[in-house]
Amino acid sequence: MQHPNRALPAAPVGPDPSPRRPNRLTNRLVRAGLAVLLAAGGLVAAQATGAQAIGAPSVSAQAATNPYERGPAPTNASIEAATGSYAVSRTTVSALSVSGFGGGTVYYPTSTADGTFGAVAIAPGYTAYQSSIAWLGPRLASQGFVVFTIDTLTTLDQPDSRGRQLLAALDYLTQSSSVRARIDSSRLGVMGHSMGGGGTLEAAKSRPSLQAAIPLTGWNLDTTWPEIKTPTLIVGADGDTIAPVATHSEPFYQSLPSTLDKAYLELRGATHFTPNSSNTTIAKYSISWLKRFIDNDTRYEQFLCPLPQPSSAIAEYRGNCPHTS
Ligand code: 856
Repeated sequence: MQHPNRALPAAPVGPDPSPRRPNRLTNRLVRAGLAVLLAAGGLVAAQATGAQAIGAPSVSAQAATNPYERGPAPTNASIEAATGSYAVSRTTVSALSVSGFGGGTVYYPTSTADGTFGAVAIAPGYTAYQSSIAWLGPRLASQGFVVFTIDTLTTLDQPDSRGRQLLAALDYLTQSSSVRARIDSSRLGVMGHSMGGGGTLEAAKSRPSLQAAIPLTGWNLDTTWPEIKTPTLIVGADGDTIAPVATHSEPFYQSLPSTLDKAYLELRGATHFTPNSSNTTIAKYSISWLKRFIDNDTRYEQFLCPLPQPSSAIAEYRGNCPHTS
């Protein structure tokens, strides 16, 4: 919309013959009055032409659409599918070109027709590389996220370091990467496997603006996380002997604030290394959690609430319903 003052005539050029002070004031008052009249006229004109006046309520019967939702309405089949609706491209980020983490691979929806996307950084576990979590790149990106699977500075880095590296990776992704214009930097999340899952909790604790966190068979000697403000889905494995749920994922979940949107998914027939291969249960609940909390996409609430029941794939599921954030 054009600024109303633009319609005012330019101030006259040349000397002003009459006493300056009163005339300037008069000019200002006349201008101010004109501006008010023009603004009021603009409102009337907008109403007369059917244009939406600022501040006026919509009379449409349709509910306001969520500006962050991306992709078609989900079904159980669509969140279980090997790929989502978006074709995915990828670009490699050399460790030599970045600082604070070890480089990685960005998977992103190829099309720019749907605007910006939320983004997720994912860290591998102890002694492991991004290849160990690579399946999540195209799996999540094809649902409408920019996904950054990273390498750590050294494969022996501990969870606190992995947490800082996840945040450095998100900062690089949103501020410097070749895909930065495709990302809504206010809608970010973190994930990780094992010590990378421990790092996921560390990252969420230190950056409460993160919108979602998902540790996968997370490992951390710190088992209490009452400071976390980020909606968190804890994924454990019933047969994990490296990060047993009783000493890792369960206390992580229990220590999160009771007021937080949080969930505990325990995979049945699973081990510490289940998150290292394509897994439908991990994918469907990760997609739902990221969509629900990074995109505010309540179309995915149906897969999270009421709480999923135990099944051949789920040993246990805990959480709060309905979600409040
Ligand atoms: C695969 C984390 C005492 O800690 C451990 O033994 C341990 C082992 C492995 C991991 C892990 O991150 O595994 C992921 O690389 C802790």
